[in-house]
Amino acid sequence: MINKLIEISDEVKSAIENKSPIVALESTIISHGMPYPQNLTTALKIEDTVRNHGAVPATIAIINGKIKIGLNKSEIEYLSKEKNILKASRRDIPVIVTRRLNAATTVSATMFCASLAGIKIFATGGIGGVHRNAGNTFDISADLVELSKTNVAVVSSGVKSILDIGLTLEYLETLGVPVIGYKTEEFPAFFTRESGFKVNYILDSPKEIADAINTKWELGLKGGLLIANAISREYSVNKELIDDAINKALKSLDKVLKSAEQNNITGKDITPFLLAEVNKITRGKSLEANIKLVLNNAELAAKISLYL
Ligand code: PSU
Ligand code: MN
Repeated sequence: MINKLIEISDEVKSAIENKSPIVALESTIISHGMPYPQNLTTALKIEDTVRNHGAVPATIAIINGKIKIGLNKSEIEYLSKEKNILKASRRDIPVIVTRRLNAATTVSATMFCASLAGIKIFATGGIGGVHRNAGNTFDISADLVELSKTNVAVVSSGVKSILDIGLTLEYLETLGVPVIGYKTEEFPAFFTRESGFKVNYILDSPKEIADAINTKWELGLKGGLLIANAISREYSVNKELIDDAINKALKSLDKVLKSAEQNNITGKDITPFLLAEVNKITRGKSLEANIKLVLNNAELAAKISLYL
């Protein structure tokens, strides 16, 4: 039954058949996380990075209602240019599929779709988390809950400090999701290596990380692991600059939410809005860093995938 709803690319299909390593990649970063044309060039570079490190990339999206595992170049181009691509988290999948709509998949939806194809690891830039002021808004990304129930490990550069990083880590603990730092003791804050918060465990090699992932599932513990890979020092953004940009972005969000335009921004638009604001305020500096760190995460995920 499920085969009718999913379309796996030939490259990914033969990797599945040969039990070759595969790395899943999300598409929200293409349609809602970065501007054109950098989103396109980056998406293609991420795939090349995965291939260059011995794994097969599987970028995931929903096109005309089909869950696509592995996209071709023109599909990636479509997602990067088209303005009306929906943003799908787990809850959106059923209706988007039934109505044959087009959607980019967030971390939660990508994890779920990857697991349908038996893919065990997924690389992205940053995941969603607990928003600042979540005590009032209840705005907690579905990504966190997904990590508690779907068996896919996620490599990211931590979370952006547009979120409440401390509460995000608390919530991951509640959900039983291990947070592992790759050669880092501190949980990274996306653009910077420091966040003021520690990871749960430091592991120093892709093999050791893969062992931890395999062990979790051998024990029958459901859910993923969050692998935190800090941006390299040479590409990290100055902390004052980024803190300032994030504060400004949060202020303009506040303004929009209090203004007449507020109806245009609902829960799932908040993250894309903040990402675009930060990009604008830093005049592309943050985007540059974003690109570098995603490529770095794709490389680490590929290296881990060899042992899964
Ligand atoms: N954080 C980033 N870049 C992104 C996202 C998050 O630094 O592109 C995207 C991811 O797809 C993530 C989604 O799954 O935003 C989370 O959205 P929300 O906060 O609405 O759950
Ligand atoms: Mn949200």
